[in-house]
Amino acid sequence: QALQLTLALIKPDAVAHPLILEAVHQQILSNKFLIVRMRELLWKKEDCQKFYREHEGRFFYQRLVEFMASGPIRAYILAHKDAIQLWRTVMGPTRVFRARHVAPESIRGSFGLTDTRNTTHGSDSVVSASREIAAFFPDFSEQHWYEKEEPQLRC
Ligand code: DAT
Ligand code: MG
Repeated sequence: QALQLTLALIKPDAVAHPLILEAVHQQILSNKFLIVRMRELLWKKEDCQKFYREHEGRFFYQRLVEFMASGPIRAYILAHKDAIQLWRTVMGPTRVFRARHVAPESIRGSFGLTDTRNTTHGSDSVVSASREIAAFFPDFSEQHWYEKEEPQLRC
């Protein structure tokens, strides 16, 4: 079975706290994700707006965009048999109150501060994973990775 790719982000609330940053990184490792690429960057507001355009018009959109541009973030391309769903499970539910109650051991259940400042992002489908990976890693070719690198990692 081929490996699946997803985009994971550690948001500014977590990157600002070394122990939380390290704990999230450890969650990636202990869940046996393969780290395909990783970078840290400070995001421009316009890039956040583009990235979250599906939420344009919702009451939290401005807040979300300002927050995501407020400090450094860390981006990963992660590979796993079930990368998209597994990372979303490891993150926990979007909203912090729910995360604390139904998934207290999850990343958001453990470290989420508010519904907006919720520690991490994960792609929600194969289509959005491709779009989001391209947004953060413009030099990364999924096609090349699947042809040349993935077959060697699988066996
Ligand atoms: P997810 O990040 O779990 O995919 P989403 O795509 O619905 O959730 O929303 C994107 C981000 O927007 C989310 O991580 C935090 C923010 N957000 C979502 N719903 C919110 C709400 N009700 N109040 C405040 N911020 C919210
Ligand atoms: Mg989402």
